[in-house]
Amino acid sequence: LAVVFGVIAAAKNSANSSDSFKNVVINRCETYLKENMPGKNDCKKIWGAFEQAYIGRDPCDVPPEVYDPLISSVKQDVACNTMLFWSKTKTMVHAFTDNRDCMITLEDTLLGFLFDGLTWCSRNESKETFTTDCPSWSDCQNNPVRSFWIKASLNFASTACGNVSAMLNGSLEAPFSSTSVFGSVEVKNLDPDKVDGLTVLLVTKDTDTTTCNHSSFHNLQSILDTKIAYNCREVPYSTVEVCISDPEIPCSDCL
Ligand code: AVW
Repeated sequence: LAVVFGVIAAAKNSANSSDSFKNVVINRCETYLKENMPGKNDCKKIWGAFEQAYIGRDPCDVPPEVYDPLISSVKQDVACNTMLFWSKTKTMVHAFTDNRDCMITLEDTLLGFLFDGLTWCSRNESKETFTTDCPSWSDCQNNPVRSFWIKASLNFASTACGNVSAMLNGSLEAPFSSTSVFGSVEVKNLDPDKVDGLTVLLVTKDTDTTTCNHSSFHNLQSILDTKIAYNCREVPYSTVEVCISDPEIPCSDCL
């Protein structure tokens, strides 16, 4: 009898984890659409396209391409000149963009908003979604979460237009890393026919010694298409802090 109950309990638990993950995503989707763009997207369709990407697959055998149907199921245009990339500045960037419409990160778009901070995977021949015991970022290359962010970042970068920005961390010895998603996916996929310029916003504290002259930025420029103008500006951390605490301060006074 104990075995029977054990099996029932296990079945219930896993059903709950699948269901609650789906609920989180659908709720985020409906909340986002209500607040930002009613009518344009179908959350159930998006969920279906998402799920088909990784369900039934070994969690180390989910390449980025499986998310193509998901990418095409999401309809959203981001205004030119507002795209903000980031690397090693996640918390600060989002604190800054959360109450402002002038700059938009991937996680402020519907696609990024739906899955930000989540972990998911399935198993070979399973129909379920698990949120624990999934490979973490560098455990294996083709894991569901990493492949998703690579595809989403590629899509965000390749649709970018006008002047785009990237907020980088001036407290690091090397603020630009060619192996980061920004360096390995986004910079390479900016379309020189649509993007006029890339401005690095190097957020620096008074005690930082890293500047726009850092050698890692030569690296960045060598990866960047020569038709895209490169700029770098040091932005004091204190300015960003003030702007985070007061969303009424216009963007142009912040960056
Ligand atoms: P990041 P990125 N191991 O701050 O430029 C574990 O380096 O990569 O910024 N987790 C990782 C790793 C790793 N080696 N690399 C990335 N991550 C995960 C999407 C981890 O969750 C936006 F559009 C970490 O917090 C940005 O412009 C997060 O990825 C760009 O990609 C960011 O790592 C930021 O990617």
